[in-house]
Amino acid sequence: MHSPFPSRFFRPVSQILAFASLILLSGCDLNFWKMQGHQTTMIANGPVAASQLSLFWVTVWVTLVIFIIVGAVLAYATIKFKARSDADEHAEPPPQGHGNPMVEIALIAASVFALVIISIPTLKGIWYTHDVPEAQKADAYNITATGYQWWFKFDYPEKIDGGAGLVTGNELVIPVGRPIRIQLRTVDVIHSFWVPKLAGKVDMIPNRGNFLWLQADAPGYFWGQCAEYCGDSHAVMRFRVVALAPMEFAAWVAAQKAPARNVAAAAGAAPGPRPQLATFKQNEYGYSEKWADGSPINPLQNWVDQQKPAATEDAALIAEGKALFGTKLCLACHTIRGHGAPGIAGPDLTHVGSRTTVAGGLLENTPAQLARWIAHPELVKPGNKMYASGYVPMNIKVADAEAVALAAYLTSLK
Ligand code: HEC
Ligand SMILES: [Cu+2]
Repeated sequence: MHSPFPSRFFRPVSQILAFASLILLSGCDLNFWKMQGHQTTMIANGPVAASQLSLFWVTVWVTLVIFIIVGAVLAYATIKFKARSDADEHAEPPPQGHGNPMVEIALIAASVFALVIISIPTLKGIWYTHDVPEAQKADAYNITATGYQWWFKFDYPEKIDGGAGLVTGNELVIPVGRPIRIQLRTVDVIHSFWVPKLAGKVDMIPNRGNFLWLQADAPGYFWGQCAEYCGDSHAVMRFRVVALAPMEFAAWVAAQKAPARNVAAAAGAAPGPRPQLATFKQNEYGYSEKWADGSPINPLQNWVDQQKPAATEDAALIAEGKALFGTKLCLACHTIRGHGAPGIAGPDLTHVGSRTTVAGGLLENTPAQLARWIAHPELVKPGNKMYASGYVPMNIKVADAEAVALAAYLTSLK
């Protein structure tokens, strides 16, 4: 019973400690306090997310009112009846009465009222977010997303409602203003598909067809994340969603349907001096938030720029990388349409150069990061299958200079 500290002293101290540890845990990140990070649910950029966010606020306001009332009564009782002297502290408790029926009935009625206020929008929200509303069904665009340890495959099946008939990985490109109905599949364990600014998460469960729908109100670049623990690299199993206006979307589809780009090298030309493989710290996964001149990066513009071939390309280096893609057996696991690579264990790389990220949304898609990944995937992403099921059993070793050539080749695949 007798703590070394009087509770008068101890309680505020523990509260200050709890608050301080919250600040420390947040890493003093301003975005944490503004709740404006890449994966915030406080920003809704589509009707599904908006419906979920408004439900969140209804719940917050109702419970805040309850909190204030209960807190005020508690504070009043605590101050009014607190022991004011030693004698008070050791006095007999005052006579205990039983509750007042009117007060109890009023409290029950108030609780029911609060629950009704919350449950009406909850039920409406569940109905609305479950599936594309009937009136918009005809306009829905179908995509299948499949979870792999630790990346996402996106299929645009041709058979369903005239889909584009293409496959891509880790970047889901969608048309704005249309409901997107996403079939959720997995080839291994349970994953969860989550694009916080567009819609809440839904699990991808083995042998069970799940789906969700979402819609983007305006063109944008959104972060997605696997939200169900799925093994070693679960925390870095990410993806991006790029929402484009209808014309731009159609252009993207046409570009993606084309076979891989060829960069012709003059016969007998030797590659120019190749850059040194950059060194990165093991946990260095940062994303550039600013251009070289210090102005903030517009991620959508960055994505658009990524669609175009680089101004300077070393055709001979690219040709060397293309040959290595065969001799190093990369083609056993990756498809590059038009270049004779048929593998399906890893992401489709036919247009990998046009994506802004690689390694399951983990690294920025720059030649340096690509080479880093190809040379030593095991140092980037713990447990990844490219290393565990490829490099180790197939005895694949990629020297730094070879990784640079492979990166140049893959970068050219716009
Ligand atoms: C055992 C099959 C296998 C082999 C062999 C293999 N990969 Fe992979 N690769 C994968 C898998 C699986 C992933 C996804 C890993 C992840 O993100 O967790 C991947 C990811 C990649 C990515 C990132 C793609 C993206 O969109 O995120 C690139 C680039 C890549 N591999 C290039 C190569 C190259 C170059 C080689 C040959 C040196 C190679 N791979 C050999 C299976 C393989
Ligand atoms: Cu996962």
